[in-house]
Amino acid sequence: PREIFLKDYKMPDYLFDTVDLRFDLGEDKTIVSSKIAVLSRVEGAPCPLVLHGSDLKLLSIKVDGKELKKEDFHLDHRHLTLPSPPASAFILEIVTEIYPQKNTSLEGLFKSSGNFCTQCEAEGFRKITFYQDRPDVMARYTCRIVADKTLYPVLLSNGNLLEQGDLEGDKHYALWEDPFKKPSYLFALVAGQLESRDDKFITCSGREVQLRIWTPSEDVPKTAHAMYSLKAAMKWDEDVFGLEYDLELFNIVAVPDFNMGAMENKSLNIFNSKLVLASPETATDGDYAAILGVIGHEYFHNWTGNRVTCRDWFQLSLKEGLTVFRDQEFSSDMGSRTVKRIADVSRLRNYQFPQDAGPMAHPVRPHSYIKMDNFYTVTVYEKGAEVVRMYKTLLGSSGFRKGMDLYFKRHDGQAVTCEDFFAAMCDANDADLSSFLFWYSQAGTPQVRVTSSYDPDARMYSLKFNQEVPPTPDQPVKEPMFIPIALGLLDSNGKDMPLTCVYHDGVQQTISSNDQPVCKTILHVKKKEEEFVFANIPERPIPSLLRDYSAPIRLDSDLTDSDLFFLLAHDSDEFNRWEAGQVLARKLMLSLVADFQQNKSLSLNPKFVEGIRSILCNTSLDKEFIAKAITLPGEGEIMDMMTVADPDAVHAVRVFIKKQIALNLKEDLLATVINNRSSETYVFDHHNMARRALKNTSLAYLASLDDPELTDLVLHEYKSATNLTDQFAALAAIAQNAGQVRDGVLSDFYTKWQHDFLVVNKWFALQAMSDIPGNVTNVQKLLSHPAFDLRNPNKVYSLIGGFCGSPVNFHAKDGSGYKFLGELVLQLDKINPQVASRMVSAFSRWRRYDEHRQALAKAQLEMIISANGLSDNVYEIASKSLA
Ligand code: B3K
Ligand code: ZN
Repeated sequence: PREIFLKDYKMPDYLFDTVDLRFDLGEDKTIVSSKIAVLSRVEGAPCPLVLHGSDLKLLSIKVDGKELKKEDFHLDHRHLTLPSPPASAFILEIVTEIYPQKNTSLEGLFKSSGNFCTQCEAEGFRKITFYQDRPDVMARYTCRIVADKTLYPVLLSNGNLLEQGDLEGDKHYALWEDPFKKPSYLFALVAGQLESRDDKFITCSGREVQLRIWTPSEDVPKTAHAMYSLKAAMKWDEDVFGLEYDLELFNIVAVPDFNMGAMENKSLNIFNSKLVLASPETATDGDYAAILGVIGHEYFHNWTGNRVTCRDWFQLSLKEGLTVFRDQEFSSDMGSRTVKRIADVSRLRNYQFPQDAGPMAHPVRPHSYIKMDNFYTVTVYEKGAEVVRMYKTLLGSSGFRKGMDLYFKRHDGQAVTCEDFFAAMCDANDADLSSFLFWYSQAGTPQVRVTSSYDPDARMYSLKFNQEVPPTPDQPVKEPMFIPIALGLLDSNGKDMPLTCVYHDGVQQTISSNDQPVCKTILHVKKKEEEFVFANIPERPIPSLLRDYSAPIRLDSDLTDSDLFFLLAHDSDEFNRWEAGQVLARKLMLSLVADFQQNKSLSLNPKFVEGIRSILCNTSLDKEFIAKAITLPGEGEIMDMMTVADPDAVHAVRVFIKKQIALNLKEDLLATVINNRSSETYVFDHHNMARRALKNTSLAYLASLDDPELTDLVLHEYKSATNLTDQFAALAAIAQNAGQVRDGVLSDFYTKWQHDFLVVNKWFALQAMSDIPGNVTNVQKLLSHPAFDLRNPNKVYSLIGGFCGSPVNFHAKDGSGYKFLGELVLQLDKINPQVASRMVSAFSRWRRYDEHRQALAKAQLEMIISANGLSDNVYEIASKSLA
């Protein structure tokens, strides 16, 4: 396999003006005819035109109407080359034959439940026709679709519908035109038996946009929330960024077989049905929130991604980091900002930190790749979003908006780079952020250590920062990063002290005067070691550092437990109140893990339990905040902080603490469950979701005690639930404990929901993720369950992905979990390399475990890498993991 490097980027030699496509969709084959108006060579000496192509049968090729002979072009596995094309503009016509029915990779043109659909990002267009399949080649497209009218009554592509009509032999056609230039990865086509929910949106300038969400007819009733989300997103983008939709039509199609969540094709978004379909009985609050966020995300791409796109795939975070940031802000504005921030930071810590510390660590803008699909990662997306957030933190809301406005003004219709975004932010604000660019080029999570000291006589308070960016593959030594630290100082009453001035590098900076006190500031930490000294500080303060998580770093401070309890009770920054509790919990868990490893008996600090009680019973707090604050850090997060990760010890400790809390706070938890039961009708709003979250978190604590009386309570919650959020939470609570009750409820749930593929997937995932001992046998059995199918990505992610998410079982000492995954990766790779590659990633952190586990996992990776016909996707992850 060939590795591609950012440093080798070259502009395309040829640009395309227009592309006219014609699809003759058939049952055994599809004929794709493309007519490209090639513009005269950009500059320089004559050179070949190289087109990408993969799995295509070439039927004919013409230049300016003249058919080329065999000797006039060159064809290999991946390319079609014209050695000496005309020097001036010309028309290139190519006809190919493809086989969508046999395409199980779900990339290019394929069939999902009988309907045709496409997925072209990143490099799937080359599976449809020969093309310069790279994002910096932008052209205007038309698309004519011809198909059987009964089998495929609905024919969709990008842009506006120009014509449609009947043809001979029960066929019909539709002709679509997209007036906007676009890269090939945004091309889309859908043909099938679908019905739509229709609505409209009036834009801020008064234009009417038709909105249609397409699904099989029986699912149309489940698209109401998706439509609500779309309209909310359209309005939000106008209000917050001044961005208006630019066509008369916006289509969303939901399909059941899709490798990822969704795809932002111009005016024809294609979605995994999991992220469109919802009803109170079949979707949880989590699903509703995910739909809102992802519908927003794909819609927001219309400006950040489509109107302004990426020059090359290394720049992926230019559109993804920015669009994730935008969807995070949208969801925050639609619900609770603090709770959303907590969820996003937890995700970063549980998934991105481990990636940044492992063999697949890569910068937000990677330097190289073998298969681009392997770089749609938490680093490019979530850490990329944190990088965008830091611009806003540094420049302020209005400065950030000015930067965005300038970015669109300069680059609308272009394919650009991360430097272009950076330059727009700096130029619009006259700001010098030079070392900030290291966030794009250096991998690894910066580790920042803070020490404080107070001089009562001088009334000076000093904070010293020391930063370290750990070595990562190919980057042994790093430059210091530009880290914004948002901070406040609490007085002994828990109030924010006014900050007047700070000394930094011997220079005095005024923060505020007496008439306009300011209690919050952003420190710009740019050097390896740096000191900030605050003047006029009347007493030793408790610092609230990195408020709202102002930078994606690991922060280590000299705060004592009592400082942390103080912050937990008083910090005006709600995020940091939660964070103080998490720091305490992480410390506690790590020390109990050490006790467990030394066979000491475990005992829980009563102060910690009291801390949890005071939050649980604090009626002035937001209920979803309480639910988050009483939830312990994940096992992955704790293992990530250990020198040698010990899944058994971490699991045992987490279960122990959970039970101790449940035992000590039983009455409070019971009262919380009873006082927060649901009313009959399901409402998706923050107030109701928060209530359900708190009730269900409390229920899970109680169920952990495995006490018959409490099991009855949980069973009662299961039976009386009127929505899936409550029902599934009760099911999950019961499923923690092996036994007859568990088996009975699981089978009852399946009987009830077997007709609904999305609910059945949750049922698979719940069993797969279970921590009950020896669960690999159950999961193995479920592979041959009639509802399971290795060809459907959602099912694979639920059952096999779910299993890898249970550290105790996946990392079982006997190697059974590793063996299970190793064999499946090879089977999956034959069907769908992108899915196989996601699954093999579960092995990538094998060096984090003890020697015994290392040997077992390594053997599986070696077995995989030596298999015949391995895809580039799996090869890249497996070989980098072993390196
Ligand atoms: N841009 C797509 C992801 C494409 C993944 C290709 N393997 C969805 C999104 O991020 O919006
Ligand atoms: Zn995206």
